[in-house]
Amino acid sequence: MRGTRPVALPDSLAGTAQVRTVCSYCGVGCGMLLDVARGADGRRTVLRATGDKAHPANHGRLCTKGATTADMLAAPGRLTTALLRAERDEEPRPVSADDAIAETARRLRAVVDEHGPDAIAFYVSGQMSLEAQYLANKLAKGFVRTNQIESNSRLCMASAGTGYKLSLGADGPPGSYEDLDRADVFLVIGSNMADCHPVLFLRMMERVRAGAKLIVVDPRRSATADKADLFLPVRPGTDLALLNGLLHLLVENGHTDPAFIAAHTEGWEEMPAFLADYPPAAVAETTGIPEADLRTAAEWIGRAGEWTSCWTMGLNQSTHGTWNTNALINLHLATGAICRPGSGPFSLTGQPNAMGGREMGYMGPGLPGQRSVLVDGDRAFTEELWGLEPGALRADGSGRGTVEMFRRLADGEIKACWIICTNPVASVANRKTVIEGLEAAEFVITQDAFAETETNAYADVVLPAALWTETEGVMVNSERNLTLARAAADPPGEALADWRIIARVACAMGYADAFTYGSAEQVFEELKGAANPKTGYDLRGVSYERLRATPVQWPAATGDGPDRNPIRYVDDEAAGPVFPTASGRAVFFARPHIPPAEMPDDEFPYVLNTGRLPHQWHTLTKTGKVAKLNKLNPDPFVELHPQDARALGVRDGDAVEVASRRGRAVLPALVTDRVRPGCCFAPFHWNDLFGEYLSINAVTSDAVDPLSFQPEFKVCAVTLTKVATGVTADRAPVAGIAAAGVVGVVGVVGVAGVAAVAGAGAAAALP
Ligand SMILES: Nc1nc2c(c(=O)[nH]1)N[C@H]1C(S)=C(S)[C@@H](COP(=O)(O)OP(=O)(O)OC[C@H]3O[C@@H](n4cnc5c(=O)[nH]c(N)nc54)[C@H](O)[C@@H]3O)O[C@H]1N2
Ligand SMILES: Nc1nc2c(c(=O)[nH]1)N[C@H]1C(S)=C(S)[C@@H](COP(=O)(O)OP(=O)(O)OC[C@H]3O[C@@H](n4cnc5c(=O)[nH]c(N)nc54)[C@H](O)[C@@H]3O)O[C@H]1N2
Ligand code: SF4
Ligand SMILES: [Mo]
Repeated sequence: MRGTRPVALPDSLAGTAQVRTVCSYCGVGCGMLLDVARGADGRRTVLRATGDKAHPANHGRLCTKGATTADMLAAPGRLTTALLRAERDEEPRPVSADDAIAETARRLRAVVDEHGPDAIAFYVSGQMSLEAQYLANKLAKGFVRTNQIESNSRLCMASAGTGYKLSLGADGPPGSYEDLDRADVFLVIGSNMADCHPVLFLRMMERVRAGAKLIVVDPRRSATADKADLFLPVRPGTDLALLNGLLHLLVENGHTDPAFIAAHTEGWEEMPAFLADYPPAAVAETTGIPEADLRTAAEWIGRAGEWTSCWTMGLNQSTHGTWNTNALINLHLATGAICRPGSGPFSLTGQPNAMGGREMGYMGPGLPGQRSVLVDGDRAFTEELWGLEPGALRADGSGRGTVEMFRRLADGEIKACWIICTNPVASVANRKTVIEGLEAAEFVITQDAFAETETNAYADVVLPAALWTETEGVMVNSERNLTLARAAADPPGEALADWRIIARVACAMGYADAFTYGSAEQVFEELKGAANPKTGYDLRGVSYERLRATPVQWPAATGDGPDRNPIRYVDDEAAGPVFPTASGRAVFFARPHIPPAEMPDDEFPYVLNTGRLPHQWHTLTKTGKVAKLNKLNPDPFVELHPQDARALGVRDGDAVEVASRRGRAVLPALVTDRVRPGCCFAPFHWNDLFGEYLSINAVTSDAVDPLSFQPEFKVCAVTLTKVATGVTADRAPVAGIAAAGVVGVVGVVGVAGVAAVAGAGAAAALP
């Protein structure tokens, strides 16, 4: 897969050049070429982004978001200096990055000295580079010695990660994108791939066009469901019943693989009795899926030579998200469809480097190399890696995830919070807790590339970050593939690479011995030392030099090994997989169906589901500035079924209040039978920057999965009420952040006139 090597523009050269990098949106991790020009002032800017034909993730394709990267980079609104406010009621004023870093270090030091290390929390992101994630965790656990570090992956991949660890012994998918080229049947469950992983969806659809069957499970008829051979419109939160019901039928039909079960798994003994509770009639009743369709799905899976499942937030963002993962993996173990080309349970990562963050241990008790502070040997190993005395790392674990961390901040247990590359005021379930936490905190630091975000408005210090096109760093995609992001353009003003800001604050806090690095490459060379023979995690054979020639998929133990390592856990094909559990066997778990934490009742009779649109990214700090994308998905909305709309007297475009026990949003109605009667759906992209009462996370439930601590964004109970006042867009940006230090202001899109076309992602994916 070594392609031609575009040359990076030497600093001394004028003219244009092409720089090879990676898309910074979703976890597909498409390879990207940037055309770069040097202006008369000597500064480099990106003119155009195109797909990298030599990259194994996309072979040259990009979706609308990736393809408009140059527009996004050219948009105004970047932070060019740091911002600081001495008092809470003051306007923030621009200060030099040097001063802001010194002030950050001084105040963090003071908090630790006064209140102890646990008074400081870090909240980081799957959109940071591997190097920045590694340094954040090293600073938090190794040097500040707080046990409070969380990441936005807690909202995203925590259930998949926890489920993988329990079922297979280690986190991360056992297979690869190549499985999509080989499978005979796809089970896409709780994943709107057409909109959210468009390039991968196109790859899967090539195989479907060649005759493979596509089964889609989703309570909403998504763009992905539109393309299904068999669509199972499951009742919200009933996937466990469905998955157990499918396994019941596979057993009944004689479609299990007893030899595989005997040789490579444990826990099967319990399953037949457990599955007796999930006969098709009962499952049809629970899930709302006709018995005949359940039987068809089970037949297709049972008769498939190879079959692959893909899942994302529809399974993870649940109070039984970990169990969902276990139940899905049960199906693969029972049919032996795992660890061979074309077969496996494939969790699609949302963010471009969420996989890297999980590997670096940036959630809760994690340590680099798929390790944990809860394991004695893992702590000892990491103490050596970080040059700490034995016993330095704390063993007392951490809390219960992002939601609890912000709760502790609100309760005054945590005094200071450093938020990097994530926008929790907009994105955390029941966001009221986040707002209370930031208001109660003594010291809030945000580190962002853009001046205006919902969270920056609460910061005492805002640190200006360079984007991935302005610095170097490694990103790890959904299939464990490492791509090097390279500096193609100059950062605006004083913006600095995230890893550099973290390292400089650490040095200023007194940890210079452990945080003096000249380059991201030096950080990478250090973090490679976290290879883990127990789980198979291994980057030792990867170097920046190698990555300049080609992406490399881990496990990669040696520099001269293959660049692609598509299947894990199989050393000897004849012997089959050996899983990184104590017994070497994968584990069946009997996971009974339980309903979501909050079900509709007389008071709150509708179910609210939330998610994404094809042409917007999260809280809109990036895509919201791109005219081409705003044209495709211009406005927020709430989808409701025609029957419900009639009963409520609501027509398209009417303002509808969506209210739960926690809060309310007011959104224009979009009447559509994409949603089931009794259900509604709202995207979470539009928040305070675009108007009042747009934030759907004022409404969502923060009940969490007891194992993964991931909140249940996909199900809560709400009322829907037509409200008389029209929804008006507040076109002014929110107060709280001075325009000083800012290149320009956000181009705000309007709310009125719902023309949103959900589900155009794949159709609009560019070749
Ligand atoms: N365009 C775009 N692409 C993105 C992103 C973006 O912001 N915009 N974000 C990226 C990130 S970080 C992530 S995590 C991924 C998310 O990717 P997805 O998970 O595919 O996206 P969502 O829209 O959050 O939810 C997926 C589907 O889950 C369904 N669902 C809801 N409740 C249930 C349920 O009870 N059971 C089942 N089976 N399904 C249910 C929803 O109806 C929805 O269609 O997308 C990534 N890609
Ligand atoms: N209701 C509802 N809420 C959800 C979800 C849902 O399905 N429904 N999904 C959840 C999921 S899966 C996710 S992943 C989260 C995502 O939630 P967030 O992480 O909060 O969303 P983003 O908008 O991606 O925030 C990234 C922030 O980092 C900034 N940024 C971008 N690049 C850089 C950089 O290089 N360096 C720095 N320092 N900053 C940068 C951006 O400007 C932005 O402010 O949302 C969660 N929230
Ligand atoms: S599918 Fe689209 S958003 Fe995702 S990495 Fe590829 S180009 Fe970027
Ligand atoms: Mo995500």
